[in-house]
Amino acid sequence: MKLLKRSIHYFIFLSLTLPILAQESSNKLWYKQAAQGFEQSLPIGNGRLGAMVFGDVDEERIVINEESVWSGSKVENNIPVGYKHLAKIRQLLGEEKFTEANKLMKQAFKVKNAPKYAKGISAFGRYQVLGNIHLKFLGNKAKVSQYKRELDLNSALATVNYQAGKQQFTREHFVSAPDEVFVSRFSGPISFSISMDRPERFKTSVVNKHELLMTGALNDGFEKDGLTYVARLRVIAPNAKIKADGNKLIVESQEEVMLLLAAATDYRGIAGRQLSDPFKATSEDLDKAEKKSFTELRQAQKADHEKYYRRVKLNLAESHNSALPTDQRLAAYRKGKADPALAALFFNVGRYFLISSSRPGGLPANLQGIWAEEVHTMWNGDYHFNINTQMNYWPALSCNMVEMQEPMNNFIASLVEPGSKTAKAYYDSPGWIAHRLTNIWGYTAPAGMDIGGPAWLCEHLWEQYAYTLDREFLKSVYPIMKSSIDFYLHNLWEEPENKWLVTGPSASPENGFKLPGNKRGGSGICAGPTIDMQQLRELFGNTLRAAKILGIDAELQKELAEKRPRLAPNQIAPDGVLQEWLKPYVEREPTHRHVSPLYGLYPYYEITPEGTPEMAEASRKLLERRGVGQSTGWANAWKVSLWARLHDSKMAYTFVQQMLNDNCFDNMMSLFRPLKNGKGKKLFQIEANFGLTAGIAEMLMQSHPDSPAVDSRPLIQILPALPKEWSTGSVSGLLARGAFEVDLKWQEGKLVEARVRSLKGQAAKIRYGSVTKDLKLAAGESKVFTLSDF
Ligand code: FUC
Repeated sequence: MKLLKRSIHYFIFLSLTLPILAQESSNKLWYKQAAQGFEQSLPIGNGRLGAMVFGDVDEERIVINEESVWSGSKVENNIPVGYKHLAKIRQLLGEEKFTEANKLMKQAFKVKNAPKYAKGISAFGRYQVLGNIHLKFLGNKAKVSQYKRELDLNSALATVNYQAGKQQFTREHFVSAPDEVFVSRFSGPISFSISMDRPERFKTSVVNKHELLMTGALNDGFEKDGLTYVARLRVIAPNAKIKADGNKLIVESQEEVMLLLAAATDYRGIAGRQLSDPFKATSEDLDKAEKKSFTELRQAQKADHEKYYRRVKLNLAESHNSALPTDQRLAAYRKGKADPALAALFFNVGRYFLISSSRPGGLPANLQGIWAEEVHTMWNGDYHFNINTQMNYWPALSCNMVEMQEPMNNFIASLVEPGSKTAKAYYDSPGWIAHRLTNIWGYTAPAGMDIGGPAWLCEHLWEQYAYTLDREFLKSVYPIMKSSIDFYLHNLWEEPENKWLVTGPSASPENGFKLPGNKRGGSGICAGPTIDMQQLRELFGNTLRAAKILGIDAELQKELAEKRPRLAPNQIAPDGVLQEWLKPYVEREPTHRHVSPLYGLYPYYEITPEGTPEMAEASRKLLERRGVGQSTGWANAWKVSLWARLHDSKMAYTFVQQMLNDNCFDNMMSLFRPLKNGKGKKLFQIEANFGLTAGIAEMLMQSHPDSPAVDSRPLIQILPALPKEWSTGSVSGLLARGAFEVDLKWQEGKLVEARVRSLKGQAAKIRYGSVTKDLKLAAGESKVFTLSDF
């Protein structure tokens, strides 16, 4: 009897604690030591303001960021020459005279004020660090024990806890979206000096006795002053002694101390916060925040973060290693120790990063999200349109963060005006175009000839409609899609051999091919690379569909329906591989990081194993040829989704593993590329974090239609690529196309329960294994499916 009672207690204990434990290990980054570099720091943010907390006991460094801290300025970039040579360039491309075409391109597509890299200065500018807060702790020098530094993803709080002698120290940090401030609290008694700096162009002064003001002007690209930034840090400690020491403050307090930081620039770009005066704005932000207690600020921030973060929950089994500090946990995983919950943690980090770096009213997440610790950021910390920026938003819809799309939507809209000027200048064309990359100043001129970017950006807009069925939204973005179509329609031409409609001059990002006939040299410039044609089929299809839904543009609908089938089709090369270019040219780098022709498999869905089995097989062959070796984070992350779309759980998992092994810092920020022989600089680039989150969601649930036909219905596929390593688990709150929320539970690799809630009453289909069923639910209605339903 006693034994029975005990085991019942034990059972209750287990069933109560296990889910909590699973939550902990999938929602917390934690360490037993301070960060040695940014790759171990704790990143926090509210979309606009970011911080990275290092947590050293004696000398804390906190890197601070503000999303519009960009050098450079708005200047003219276009040189209107290209259109005069377009006909000739197209003729040369049609004749496969690539060397001649390239020569002419160099004259035709010149730009003014092009981006510069490394330490170069240009009007294109660069996203850069706002600065550092330095705290030097004075007083208690007793031996430190029980040090713990952690980031709670659930509530977006970074904490440092330790004991020194008999005193317990706690530091808490968060960035609040509702109150627009960075907040820190230090338990007392405590004394420290505090200062702020940045690598260049700054002046720090003490104002109002308890405030530090750091300000300066960034370079406008011509060694003159560009944008003005302001960071204001206020010490809130009513009973403390605070004195100025040069441009530092010295604080001595018997009680806890709170720090509030507000920051702003005078950037007035279309997508930025409309500020008249960053000095005034930061003062006002601080005055408002100061009226609240720490608890009030924290409650508001926590509720705001949780509203988004808690929509989705992923539980994967824990192992013995799941309880280790994150750095040790990663090391154990890399030695082959199982830890399914580690993948759930990585998945959650991506969601956390998007909520923390992309908020309504702000700029979209750039190559660094918002977290950068230097002035000379890699690739200028800009927005690349041939994979990176779009990948940042891959998890936004499937992981139920629709609101986080807004900065990107506004940003895309802001490109139409400069992009129309560029279209006119280089192509004498209506509509808008942007090339490989942009900044916050509206750069749309050539910078690499990938011209599918706008079509890809329009996918982002359409997909928000596909997931939400928000007709008003569709109506508001339709003009952007239509104007993009105007550009492409005007610039398509018939290639001579098959009379297909093609783009060009263009490129398959950023791969090149050997010249036909084994001539010396090679080219990236070409006509109708596979990716462009897929993107145009997608854009034509989505715009046609949008026009139908909105009941407008009958003429355009006709034209799109007529021209879509004439676009150059996907082709299979003689060696069985999905072809990257119009002809089966030999790629210069078979293991190239870009997998552009697979755009049609993911994110678009015109290639599917059921709908186009031969193309799916050719896609598989291309993926196999690209290999499994070390690569950029984003390449690996993309491959998770690509293999998931091929329903190959083993390969999809291989790339999850690859990411965790090779492309993941101790703080789970994504490492751009593994170092060669441990040499080189460790570079952080964020899109792989987002790509992986989207990839894991894609392994658990897919919702794209099984055909690209314009009248196709969403198809919810349950556990389409579940790896054996995640044989038991659950996920809830995923969003499916057609406005459905989906919760799944599975055990021993098999579905236990799928709960589908329809938000808008859209007819769809649902599939598990090889069984497909019609799904007809009224708006607000849910249905539970179990294994016996399939
Ligand atoms: C694309 C990629 C690079 C890098 C850069 C920011 O050009 O090919 O690898 O990610 O964007």
